[in-house]
Amino acid sequence: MKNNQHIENTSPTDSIPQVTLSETALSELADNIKKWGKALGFQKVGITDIDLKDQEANLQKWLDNDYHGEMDYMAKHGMKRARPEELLPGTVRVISARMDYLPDDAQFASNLEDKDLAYISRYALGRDYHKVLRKKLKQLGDKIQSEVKALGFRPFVDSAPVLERPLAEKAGLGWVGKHSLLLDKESGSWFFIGELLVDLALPVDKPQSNQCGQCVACIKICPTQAIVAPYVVDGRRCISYLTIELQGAIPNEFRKAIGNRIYGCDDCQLICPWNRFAETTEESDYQAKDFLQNQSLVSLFGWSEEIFLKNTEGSSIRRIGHQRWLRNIAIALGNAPSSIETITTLQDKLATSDDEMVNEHIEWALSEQQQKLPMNIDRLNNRLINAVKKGLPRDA
Ligand code: B12
Ligand code: SF4
Ligand code: SF4
Repeated sequence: MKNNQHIENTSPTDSIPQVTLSETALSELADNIKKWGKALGFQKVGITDIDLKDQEANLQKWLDNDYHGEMDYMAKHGMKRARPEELLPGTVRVISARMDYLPDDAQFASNLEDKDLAYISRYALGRDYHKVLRKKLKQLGDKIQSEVKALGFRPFVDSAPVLERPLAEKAGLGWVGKHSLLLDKESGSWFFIGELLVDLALPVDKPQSNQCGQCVACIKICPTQAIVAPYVVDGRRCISYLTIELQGAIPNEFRKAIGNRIYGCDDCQLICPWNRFAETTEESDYQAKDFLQNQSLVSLFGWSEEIFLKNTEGSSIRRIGHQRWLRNIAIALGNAPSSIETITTLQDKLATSDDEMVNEHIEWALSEQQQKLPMNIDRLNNRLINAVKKGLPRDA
């Protein structure tokens, strides 16, 4: 099943051969796995068993409420998502790994504040994380395999129906916060998760305790009220879903709240007090590409399909395609301060585009822009009057 932000590969899996090691050997191996993981660039590696029975009722409730919206791949596999052994027969442990992605100089506030600039979620400014993480997980698996000879393993990063956060939580990588993301006391939540399913009965790690306490900052700050209860996100309301996963038109009720966010959203993480302790990434692949960060909406809207495909090569943004790229930027242009340049840009695109869905968003943006225009004219008028009062230029 193909999807957008999250690519799940559900091809049939082979069963894996078993290895028997003494407890001491397994314990030594577990320590080494963590060392090798760190050497490969993971900030933390933990090990857990595969028992996720206590998650099944909540997962079912989430699906029954249709919180997955158009993400059919979420519903398709039902409870398999909570049963790793059904995904890869023979699996007894999951090695969960975390990789930080926060780029240097993230400029969150200035970018969100300047509504003429496009805001792209910080995880998407660099290279597609699926590729980076999966490659390193495979290297970790190969390393373990070379030590124990007959190990069976499969690496996953969003690439299979697996409840990655609950597994990572059990493996001691952090706790699931009220925004439903995994966060860690020492390093916040700006990280991806990936895992290796293995057939070795390695010793398991202890989970961290939940440190959210009375805090509800993420729930309150969410622009679309997508966190409908602590730990529960209605995917259909989340800006990440609306700008990345949703194929068609963005419902009207969310358009203004989207602001200048053209790809994903970071708000619930930005407000989280634990992210004060977050460190920037060590991975050069996650550093922001200049032509994506802090770019004007007008300039990104001007990318032809050819330029879009060229500039997003190797980036997760490519998966939404040029049509949804324009759809998202049109919304942000509608939310931008009114300007003649913006209006002209929108009108020019409307005159040349024959995409019904994109055009409907452009028309919405134009009407938003035009509604704001009189205020602007007043401001210009006042500036003129003030200038005249101060005295006309000699040649006027
Ligand atoms: C589908 C999906 C989405 C959807 C739905 C979000 C969601 N909350 O499920 C959308 C498109 C909205 C989305 C958005 C984002 N995503 Co996403 N997403 C996934 C994906 C593929 C599956 C998640 C899933 O299983 N959801 C199903 C629901 C039922 O699971 P859940 O929310 O974890 O719910 C469990 C618990 O909350 C608990 N629970 C539920 N109700 C209750 C009630 C109580 C009282 C309690 C105690 C517990 C509880 O039980 C549930 C079942 O286990 C994972 C990858 C993976 N395979 O796991 C990435 C993943 C979760 N996404 C990720 C990221 C980075 C994001 C974004 C930050 C991207 C962005 N900047 O735009 C946003 C964040 C939005 C948010 N606040 O969640 C990362 C998170 C990393 C981390 N540190 O946690 C993941 C793990 C990808 C990865 N490999 O790194 N995502
Ligand atoms: S990512 Fe944005 S829209 Fe989604 S839950 Fe967090 S704050 Fe809300
Ligand atoms: S903002 Fe507060 S409630 Fe939300 S995850 Fe962070 S600590 Fe928990």
